[in-house]
Amino acid sequence: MKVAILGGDGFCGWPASLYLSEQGHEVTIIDNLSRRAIDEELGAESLTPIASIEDRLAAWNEVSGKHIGFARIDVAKEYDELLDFLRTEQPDAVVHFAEQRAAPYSMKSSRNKRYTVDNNTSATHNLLAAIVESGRDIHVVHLGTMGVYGYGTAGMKIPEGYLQVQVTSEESGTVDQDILYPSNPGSVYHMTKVLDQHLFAFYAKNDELRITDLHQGIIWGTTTDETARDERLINRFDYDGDYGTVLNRFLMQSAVGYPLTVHGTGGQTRAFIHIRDMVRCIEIALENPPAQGEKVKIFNQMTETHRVRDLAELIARVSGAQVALVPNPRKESPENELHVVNETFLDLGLNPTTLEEGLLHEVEEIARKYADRANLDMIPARSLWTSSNAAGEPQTAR
Ligand code: USQ
Repeated sequence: MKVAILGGDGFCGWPASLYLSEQGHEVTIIDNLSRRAIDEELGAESLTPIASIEDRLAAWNEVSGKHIGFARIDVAKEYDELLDFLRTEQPDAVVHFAEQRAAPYSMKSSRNKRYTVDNNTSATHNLLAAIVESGRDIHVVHLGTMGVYGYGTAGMKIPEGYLQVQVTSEESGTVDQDILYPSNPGSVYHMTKVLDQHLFAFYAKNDELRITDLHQGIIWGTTTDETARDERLINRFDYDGDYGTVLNRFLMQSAVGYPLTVHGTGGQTRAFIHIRDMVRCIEIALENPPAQGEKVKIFNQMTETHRVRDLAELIARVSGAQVALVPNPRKESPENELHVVNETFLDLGLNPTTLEEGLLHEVEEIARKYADRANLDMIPARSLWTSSNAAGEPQTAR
């Protein structure tokens, strides 16, 4: 299959590009290298040393004998270039990762909020409009987020995108309907993925585009079989307060001897998926597109749920790390339950990688290997959701 990966230089896009290339797909990466520019803006680097996109692609060719193409296009701004690419390259599918993906970054200031909304919604809408204008039948696989739903349960498991409701009125009696599960985003970033959902629903209905939206949980791990094949193929490892995600941050903190930064009571329950399962899910989604005219296919791309403090306690137990309870910089429920339906991927053959000590050690080992590159000043989360919740320095709980 001919696949274009928008955002193929990023944390999920890069390992997904390599995996799909390894499986024999013809892959082209489209990226504006914005994630590297944000590193510079924040003064925060990936813990792992990432090679330039040119060196990455040359290294992949060297170790695998396979070719991945690259086009530097800003999908949110360079519509004509995107359209031209779709017309000349004629991909069968586009995987869309080309969005600003950090909730804390999106909440730092009005500039960050506006950038995140402008960039993410323009990227998505430009892609959809360009596919229509190209006149081609191109399946879109989009990386969405579990955070579109919020993290409550309403007494039920969160379904895969749609809620079946019955509406009763005097005129039409009782009518069954599938509606998008009510959204409840917790950050401007998560909200952009809610807006994406509505763009997808419209284009699937009006233009009969074939679209799959993957509502992904928090990734943990950084390495796949492909990124491990050569140091120049190494994936990013974000640990800073904006881009680092919770479990990878805890593992890095444990490796460098920094108390694990549990926000609030750590009672937040979230959905997780290992990075190796993420790349497999992308392939499964590509292989199972909706029919033309069918509504958007929505999969919950997660394999397990965990409470933040349980993760911290687990890592403390296996590695001797200290746990710190820090004031929560975010506005979020201090404690929540979370139950999620994820049957589609399991039925389609995903064999989940569950949290186990071996893999935790693997991530910690990578963090230890590059510990001398760590800047401990970048660890505290300093992006505040509201002016009333000041984040302080870690307070050691044990
Ligand atoms: N947290 C801590 N300590 C930390 C970092 C985070 O307690 O040092 C807590 C947060 O307060 C939050 C939870 O851990 O309650 C998750 O935070 P996170 O930074 O790991 O994840 P989040 O901001 O939700 O975003 C990440 C990705 C995003 C993706 C999302 C999936 O950056 O791209 O969409 O996970 S989900 O969380 O399921 O919405």
